[in-house]
Amino acid sequence: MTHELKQPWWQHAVGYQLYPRSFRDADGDGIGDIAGIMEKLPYLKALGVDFIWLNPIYLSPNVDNGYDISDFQKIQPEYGTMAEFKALLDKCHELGLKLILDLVINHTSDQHPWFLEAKKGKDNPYRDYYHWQPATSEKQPPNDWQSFFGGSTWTYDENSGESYFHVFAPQQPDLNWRNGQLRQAIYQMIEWWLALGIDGFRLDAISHLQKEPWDFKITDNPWAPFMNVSGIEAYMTDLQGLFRKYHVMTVGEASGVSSRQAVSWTDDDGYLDMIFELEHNVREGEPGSERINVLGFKKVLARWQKHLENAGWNALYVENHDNPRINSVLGNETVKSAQAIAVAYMLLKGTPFIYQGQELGMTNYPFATIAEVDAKDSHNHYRLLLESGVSPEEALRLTTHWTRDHARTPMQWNDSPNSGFTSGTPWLAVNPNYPQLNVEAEMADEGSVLRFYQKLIGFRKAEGTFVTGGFDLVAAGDPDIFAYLRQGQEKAFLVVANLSAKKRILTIPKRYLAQETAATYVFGNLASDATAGLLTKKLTLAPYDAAVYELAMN
Ligand code: TEU
Repeated sequence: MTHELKQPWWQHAVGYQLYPRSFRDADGDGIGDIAGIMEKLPYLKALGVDFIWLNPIYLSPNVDNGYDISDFQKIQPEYGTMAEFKALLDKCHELGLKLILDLVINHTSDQHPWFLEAKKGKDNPYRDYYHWQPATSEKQPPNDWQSFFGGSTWTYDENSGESYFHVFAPQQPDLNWRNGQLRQAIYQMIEWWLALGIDGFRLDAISHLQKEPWDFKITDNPWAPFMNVSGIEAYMTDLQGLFRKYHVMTVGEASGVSSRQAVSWTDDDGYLDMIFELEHNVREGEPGSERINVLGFKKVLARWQKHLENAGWNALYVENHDNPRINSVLGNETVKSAQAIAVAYMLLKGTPFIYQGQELGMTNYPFATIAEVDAKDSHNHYRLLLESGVSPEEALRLTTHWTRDHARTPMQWNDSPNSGFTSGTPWLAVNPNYPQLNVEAEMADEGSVLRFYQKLIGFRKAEGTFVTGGFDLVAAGDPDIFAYLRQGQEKAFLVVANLSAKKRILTIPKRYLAQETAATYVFGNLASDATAGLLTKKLTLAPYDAAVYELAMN
């Protein structure tokens, strides 16, 4: 494969992850929709992002909010129509925005016609599109593998006396990628979307396509039997061929692909342009009150930076639809902490993604009852906790502390009822802090998180060093400060972020101080009366201070 086949635009780009269900509801049914996205494109343009990744918008019974697809080529009616989708794609292109879709090909819904057929019996031509195994005596699962959403990976089917396999919910049966006919059907579907002119895909749970033999024995990692298992290479190579044919951008959700392996997954000959690693959310503390450990967070990120420094490419993110709000679990829910986190990750090497609401500094939702929770996996964990004898109060705390629903509450547009998200009843409650924390208020406030993101995106884009420059971690052992050097041929920047609520002093290594007076403060959130211009041997940082210094190069 030659270099020209790779699309370079995404290396300079900033992406925006848009969760359609919670973005903007134009028709008042309480659920976000395509018309709502259309309405808000100028906002995304003003923010300065280059492309949008839409979470699934396909036909789905919604057991897992669209990640259980019953027809890959139909739009979920609550979101709109195919005509509306095409209009959205055109509008994006007109505005100079690219649009990428979620590609969910590890599994389907149990309501997908393929699975409905497969369930009919052992001789059905679609049977082998999925994984079936005879249940052992007394309907016991064929092995002891556990699903990501809790419970066995196997669900028993009375009709045939066999069990089918699912790494997520029972309503999300895994596709059998060993079946060539299934692969062809998936490839056709992908080409259909690519021919429509979309700009790429985010590949859901892509590292799980291949499974170990069913008698594989789990030792330490419970997910090992379906994480980047040998044999996946052939499928990924097929996919790569399709993506290259249409010159689109791809980002894979590839848990289990190590930072070393990521090089060959994402270099010039790689299957994909970049991948999301799932390692940097290193948690500390007791279940129910966990936070992200700064040292763990930065060490993981630094390792990925180093391993992909010369070949391969990183997808950078701190939030998505599966995790709590970063300003709550790493920050202290202030403007400053949201800003410091932004600086810390957006100036790394790679393509930064911003998850909707992150640019406002949105925070976790104060769940008071389990009824307020939508996510099925959280309900599942709650039930399992109750069954194990935990009290309802404790189960609620343990379940909601890290639930995915924190990220899924509606986008906060203004201070009108339900934050301007809907004129109806929102499918998930709006965070009560919306009267203060919303787009309209933050646009009008020069010191807001939103305006900071806008400037930071502009700053990043104006400096090629952040795209191509090398990376070196500074003060590697510091438990609170994430500091690193980005150095290119012509320029060098020292990025410093105090990711703690404590005042901290950072000792700047001598080599960066060779020309002390020549270091210039070029970006950050330091109080204006601070001695922002000076990079001194002992740099004092207030809680969640973040600063970028341009260093004079010899
Ligand atoms: O998440 C998948 C996911 O998080 C796993 O693939 C991951 O490998 C595992 O949790 C390891 O820690 C994606 C979507 O982002 C999520 O919303 C869906 O529920 C899920 O796939 C199923 O489609």
